[in-house]
Amino acid sequence: MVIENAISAAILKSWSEKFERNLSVDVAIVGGGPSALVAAKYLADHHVKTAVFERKLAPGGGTWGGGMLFNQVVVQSDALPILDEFGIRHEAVKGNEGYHTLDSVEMASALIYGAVHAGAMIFNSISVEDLVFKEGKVSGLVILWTPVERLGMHVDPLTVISKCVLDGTGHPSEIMHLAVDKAQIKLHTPTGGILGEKPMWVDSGEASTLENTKEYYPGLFACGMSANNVMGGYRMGPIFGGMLMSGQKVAKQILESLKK
Ligand code: 48H
Repeated sequence: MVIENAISAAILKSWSEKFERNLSVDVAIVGGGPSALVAAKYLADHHVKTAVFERKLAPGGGTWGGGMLFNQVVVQSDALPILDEFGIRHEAVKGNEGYHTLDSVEMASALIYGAVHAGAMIFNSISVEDLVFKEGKVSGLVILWTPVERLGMHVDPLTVISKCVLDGTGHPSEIMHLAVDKAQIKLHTPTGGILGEKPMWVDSGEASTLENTKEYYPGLFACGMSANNVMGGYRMGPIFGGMLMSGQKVAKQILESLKK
């Protein structure tokens, strides 16, 4: 085979094999933001078959840009063990005990590397446009190439089957909206619907992100900003400890749920 054909054939074959191995997974994660990447790593560490579907070319979500494009973020001391596990360096904020700064590019790249090396599979440039919902059960994802979605081309999607779905889509809670609007699911919230994110209140938002990280319907979990939006928590700006701890917490919840 000529080298040009051999390169193309190698890419097509290896990608198809990789994708086929992930047509059925234990946990399908939507979005590759910081909370989802932490969840993916901990699940994979426990030998749970985990695939992440990220709409953008680069996973990492809102991590890369730090605060207003100053590429530093803040993390509180409670989340330092997670940073250390991923090998992300940090520096104490002088005069503000308990807070640390770190390079957001180092954080994004280390979270991606950590998740992939633990054994989670990340598929980028793929958008989740619907749920597979069979006999009242959340059963997987409906996926489409992002460029096809963006161009509005009328192309039918493919599907991935999973035991659990994790909404890590950040502020818009896209999967929870699909669950409420299309599957007509009543979520475990006071109204059964999505309460909607509140304005900025850093300490409340950080605490509620963790409290709101949970299973909202059998087999359907939310983490990070998505969880906060679903339960009407406050936003918190470029402090990321809550996102990291939310990913760790939801991974533990999913592990428990998979044992049942
Ligand atoms: C595939 C999708 C889809 C879809 C979205 O927003 P993220 O960074 O997620 P979190 O919740 O882990 O982190 C939130 C944090 O970045 C943040 O925004 C904070 C702390 N804000 C505070 C404030 O006050 O503003 O990442 C979500 C990812 C993104 O990469 C999206 O592209 C992706 O999910 N995504 N991927 N299919 N339907 N929807």
